[in-house]
Amino acid sequence: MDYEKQIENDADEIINGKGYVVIPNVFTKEEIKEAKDLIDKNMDMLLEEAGKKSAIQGEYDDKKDSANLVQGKIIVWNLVYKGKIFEKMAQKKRVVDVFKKVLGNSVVLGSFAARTVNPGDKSQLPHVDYPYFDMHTMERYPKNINFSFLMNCQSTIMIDDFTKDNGSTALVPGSQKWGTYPKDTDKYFKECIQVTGESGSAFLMTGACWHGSYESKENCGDRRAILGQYLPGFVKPMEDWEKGSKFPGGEDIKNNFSDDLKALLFGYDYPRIMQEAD
Ligand SMILES: O=C(O)CCC(=O)C(=O)O
Ligand SMILES: [Fe+2]
Repeated sequence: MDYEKQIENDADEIINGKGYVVIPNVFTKEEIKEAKDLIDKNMDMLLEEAGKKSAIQGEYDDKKDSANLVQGKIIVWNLVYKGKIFEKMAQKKRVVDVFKKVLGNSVVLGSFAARTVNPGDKSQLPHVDYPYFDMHTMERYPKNINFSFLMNCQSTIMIDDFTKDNGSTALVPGSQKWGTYPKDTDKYFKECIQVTGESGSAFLMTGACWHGSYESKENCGDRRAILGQYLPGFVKPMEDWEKGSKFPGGEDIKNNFSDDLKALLFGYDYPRIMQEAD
């Protein structure tokens, strides 16, 4: 199938179909190894600072609102400042082209972070990232919101294989069309499927799908992933892309970003553009 047709099909599946696609072999084994080593190095530093052995998820309490559980306690944020390989991954054409079809070509990167599920972790509470993970009750939304157009897409780069046992992401196929928050956890756990694939695959979905990482069995090893949040330019990015430039060496890293990456991080600047036009 030609490239353009493939992109169109993937976008259509995300919008009108199951809400996700898995594309194998988007990244080579060498790229994945390079990313994995850097994630481990950064994770070790964070764990040492936090005085922990693993990136635990906090006490599981399904009466608490999900914001407590949606994010693991330790996530490696701001990856675009933490290695050239992450810069390359964040702007991967095969991924961004699909998201441009879904979100329009003002698309920006909202976050690019590594999230690890450790053996024995419980399932995340089901949630939507619409457009952010912390919009965790319907009361936070404007009245009568529906998800008739999408304001969030997520790429999950599988650094380890995603299996049924190691905390792969679960989601309810087609739920992106419902436009509701997954309060009904019984329905979620009855209807969700687990998205599996080999390391190097990119799993593209919309955050409007009911989803969350699934529980991981003991002895299954870490499930590392890079989560990329992509948004139409008018939605505020979740991460602050200037922050990394303020650390030693950060300004140089920023100045050396490719034009495509600069466009994803800083390209959409609507109010200022209009003021300058005065
Ligand atoms: O790690 C995963 O599989 C999903 C994570 C997620 O949905 C989130 O943190 O918003
Ligand atoms: Fe999420």
